[in-house]
Amino acid sequence: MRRLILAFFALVALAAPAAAQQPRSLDDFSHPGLWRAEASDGVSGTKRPFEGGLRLDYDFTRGSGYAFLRRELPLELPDNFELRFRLRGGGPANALEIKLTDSSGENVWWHRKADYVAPGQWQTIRVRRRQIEFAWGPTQDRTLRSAAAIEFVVAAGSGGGRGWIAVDDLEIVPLPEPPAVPPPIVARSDGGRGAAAAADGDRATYWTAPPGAAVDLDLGYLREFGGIVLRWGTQAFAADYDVSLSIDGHDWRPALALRGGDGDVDWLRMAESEARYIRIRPLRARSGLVSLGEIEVRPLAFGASDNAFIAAAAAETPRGIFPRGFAGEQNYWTLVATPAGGQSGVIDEDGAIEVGRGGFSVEPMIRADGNDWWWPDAASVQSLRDGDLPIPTVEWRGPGWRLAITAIAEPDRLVARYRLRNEAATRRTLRLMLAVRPFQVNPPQQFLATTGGVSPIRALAWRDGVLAVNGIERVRADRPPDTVRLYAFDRGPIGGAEVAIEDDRGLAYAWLGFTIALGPGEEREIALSLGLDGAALPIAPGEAARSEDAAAARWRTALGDVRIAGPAVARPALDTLRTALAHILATREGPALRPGSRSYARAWIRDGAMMSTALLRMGLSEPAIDFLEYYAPFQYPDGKVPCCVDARGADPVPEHDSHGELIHLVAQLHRYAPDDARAERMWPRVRAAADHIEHLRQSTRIPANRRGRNRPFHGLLPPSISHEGYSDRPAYSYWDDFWALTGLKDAAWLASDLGRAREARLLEARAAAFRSDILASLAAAQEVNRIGFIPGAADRGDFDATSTTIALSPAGEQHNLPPGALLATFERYWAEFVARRDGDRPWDAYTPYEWRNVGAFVRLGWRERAAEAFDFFMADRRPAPWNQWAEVVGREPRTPRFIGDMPHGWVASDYINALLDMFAYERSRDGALILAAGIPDHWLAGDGISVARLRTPYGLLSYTARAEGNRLRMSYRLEGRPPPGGLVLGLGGERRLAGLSGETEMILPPPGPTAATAQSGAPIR
Ligand SMILES: [Ca+2]
Ligand SMILES: [Ca+2]
Ligand SMILES: [Ca+2]
Repeated sequence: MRRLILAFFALVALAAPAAAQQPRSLDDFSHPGLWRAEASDGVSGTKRPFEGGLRLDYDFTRGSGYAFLRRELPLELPDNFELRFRLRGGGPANALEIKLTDSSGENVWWHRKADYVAPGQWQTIRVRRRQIEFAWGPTQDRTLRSAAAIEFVVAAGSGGGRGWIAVDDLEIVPLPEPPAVPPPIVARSDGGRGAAAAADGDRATYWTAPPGAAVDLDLGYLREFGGIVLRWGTQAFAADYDVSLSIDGHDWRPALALRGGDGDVDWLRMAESEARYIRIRPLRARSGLVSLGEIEVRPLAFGASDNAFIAAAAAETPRGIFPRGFAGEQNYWTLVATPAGGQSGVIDEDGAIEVGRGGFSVEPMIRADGNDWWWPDAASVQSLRDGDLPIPTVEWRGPGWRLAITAIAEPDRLVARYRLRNEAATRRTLRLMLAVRPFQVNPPQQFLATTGGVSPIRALAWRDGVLAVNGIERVRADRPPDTVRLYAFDRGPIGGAEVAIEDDRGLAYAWLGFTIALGPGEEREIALSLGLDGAALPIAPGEAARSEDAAAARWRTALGDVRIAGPAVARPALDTLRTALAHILATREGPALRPGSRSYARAWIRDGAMMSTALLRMGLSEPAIDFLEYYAPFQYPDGKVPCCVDARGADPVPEHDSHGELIHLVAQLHRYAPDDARAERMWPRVRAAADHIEHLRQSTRIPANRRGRNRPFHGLLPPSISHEGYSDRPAYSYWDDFWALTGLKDAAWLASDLGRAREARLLEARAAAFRSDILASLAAAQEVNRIGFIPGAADRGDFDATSTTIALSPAGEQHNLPPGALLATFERYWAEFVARRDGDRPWDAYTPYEWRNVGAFVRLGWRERAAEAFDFFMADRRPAPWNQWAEVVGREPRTPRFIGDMPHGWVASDYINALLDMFAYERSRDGALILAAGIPDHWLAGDGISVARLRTPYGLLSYTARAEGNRLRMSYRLEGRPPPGGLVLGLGGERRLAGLSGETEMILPPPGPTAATAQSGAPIR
């Protein structure tokens, strides 16, 4: 039987290496007229013939964006192929994209080289079919079978600026498919014994040979692979060896030279390798002979990235040796930054600290009673300083000992405190081991803007008590460690008073060891000073405690003077209010409000406008003013407001919510922190954005949109991808329209306040006309899509209540919306919410932007429902004591996924705005300020709630409310001017409050069906 199988494999092997097929020319670029050059707004892109090819000159000077060469090129694509072209260019590192578009024009496949520096001389570039991925488009079938057009695109990367590329000789080469069943690998050697055992699939059988002999693997066909794994015999391993590759078994090329290996398992990453033969030649043995148990050939994925490589190694290593993020489990972390934001660290639930965005990390390990305690062994408990300040601590609890790890941000460095306590009744000696490792805390599946995972360390040096990482003295301790060991990946330790190593794989690491003798109950602290961007400042014993106190004082000052208090049951919610506020500040970069510090390290006007509202309500106007002053100048001359900006400038992708958001930001500042000079200075921008909105909305008021299925589009803003859910195809998103309507209304109000009566009338008229078009569109969209709720987009008829909340706040259109449709929308959201909460409906993940629905519930008068939704979302803080949400919350906490930033600043603002709505919101119908409409009954127990100096558009609001039995006692004071609709108590029915201050009593209705539920988060397992 065995013989038969081998014979079958032999046939396959003979059939597989079919003769390489001939290249077919697709374009020799002798007709430049077939190509057109284009660029996004604010970017220039021009073409010209160049050395027989075609050249694209681009200039990003005014922002980010892209430029491209494109031609129509109908192509039927074989099952496997390679695209080849010649390329040269000049300029900074930017993304090079080769895009193929199908005949619909909507489905795009691409090969993307991020931060690519084009070669100065002509070079042949090969792109294999497997390297061309589906990029976006509505198709369900993402297999690339044919193309209608091809583009060469330069998209702004880290370099931006100006530059050029030239392309020539575009060819396609059909390739054979790899055999479905790979032939067996055969090993031969020119010395030693038992060569076949090196590839027999049995790790316990060995090829044994003296150094100098070589073993060759024959893979059976020309094969692509990503690396190999060698498994050596105990003690009998090669410390030095070479790996070389061959296509034909005669000509060999060196692939890898390993020196100073540590035996056991050697993980060898060999990205994008292709060979039929692999040769291992041991040059030096640890002692005597070498014995090699197995050479394992790994697929391309193994070498695809540092992250894939480490994950593969972690998968075969005991849990704990690698961080949780590499061990196939989702980890959770929080931000460590100052109130001024900027460069930051993060710490994860297991106590690993990341030093700077994308930086290396420091991980603890405890050696006690002959055991090593890694993160899986220690029961970790997280906390924040005083329960609310973003100074996080992770405590490891071992038998008879505690290790508290606290991370503190100073402007240029992190201070890490490691407090080790002996809880045993006897004196004992413990060892604190701190590893400096080439891993971010931000895990490998994080891909946006900052790729998480490996943070290469190519060089480590220990000298004068300081550890230099990649040549910069980043790590200092407040006392000298008693041992220091430096390692290159897979290689043995190097120690001593002054040592240095290099690791060309970028995977070097260090251990700093501290031996600590502790009497019963005694505690000792080791502190590190960690340089965020540059060298770490010295740190003296005792300094870390002072640093923590100073950081706490800084935060208390930064969080302002709004005070909201409540009973113990409300404490997690109120602590989270202050933590969320702190996170908005901490996530900033200079004046830029950003949703995140890593994945979302850019400023969006969308997020920034809503974060500004949260800041203003909490009395922090300065950061909102700074943000407006920073962002407004990015407005384009035609009044268009870019959706997003970063250090490279504005992003030109049209997202039509942005214009209304900028106006709203100006208006909110004028409501909460009035300054006529600023408003006058901003007025031309407000007017230009309002005119741009008018221009956009007129563009769809065309005869074609008066009929049939197009009726819902009439008078709406054109389709855009502002909504994350519509990135596959631009949509007529009501989110954009309600933001634009907000902008027109705010512009009219601002004009009136600035005494521009004529402009105010014009803008009011535009807002009214736009509102009536939107309402007509809503009715038509319901009819066309046969739905009873308010859809997310007019063309999709989709359900998206979280986006519909914008119509209530900030648009203030609750009283203008068709009541039946409004109710149907949030009743459906409620029903789906309950089904999800109670486990009656499968779900995988959600975005906690859903906090906005809590604010909507309050406005709808659904106090009990608001409380239930509140409890559900509160329970998804991860870990709960850190008072934060990522952008994505998975149902299974340990299933790895992209979760965005943690904390996510925009979500933090949604939480703040929802919670503050529960205490006080402005009703759109009559301009009344509604107090306590969302306060759950159980928050009124004991001393009840008290609010002091909460900012409203009418002044500073303070009140107390508590229940005695069924009697509610309340006192209130508004320091400012009367709201148009007065002050109204919204708790259990409505009561108009007299004047701007006073006291009142009322009988509460019997409690609703919802009683107090646990506020603490579910434990993460
Ligand atoms: Ca040519
Ligand atoms: Ca073997
Ligand atoms: Ca090894």
